[in-house]
Amino acid sequence: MPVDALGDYDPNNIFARILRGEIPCRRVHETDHALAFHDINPQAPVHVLVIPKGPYRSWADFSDKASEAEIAGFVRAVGETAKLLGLEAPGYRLLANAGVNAHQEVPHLHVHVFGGKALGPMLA
Ligand code: DGP
Repeated sequence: MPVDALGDYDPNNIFARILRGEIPCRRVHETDHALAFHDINPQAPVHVLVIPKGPYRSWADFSDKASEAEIAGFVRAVGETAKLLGLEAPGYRLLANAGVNAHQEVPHLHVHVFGGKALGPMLA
């Protein structure tokens, strides 16, 4: 079910549980501020999610509440993850679903990293 971008952070959402180690994940990269792991339902040969470690539901939430170090750390981790996955040379796509219209399902901020094949033109 898609989730609203508004409302309080749900500390029991699936990514919060992954961060607490309650649910396993196939980890790609981890820093003080971010975790990257393979998506459970890959939509491309490489499909990884990068999430900030803090309790942020939306981009607005993250922009409002995260420290400069958390914001920089999250953005840096996205780039590092793409590099670690060997996606720099062939290229990759970043995607972030936000709210109901974008069909965001997990109410913890995340960026999808897609790669491993020619992805074609972006679809709106
Ligand atoms: P979105 O629609 O942008 O909220 O995408 C959420 C993604 O999270 C979706 O591609 C599937 C993935 N996902 C959901 N549950 C789990 C899980 O338990 N483990 C992992 N690794 N990924 C999950």
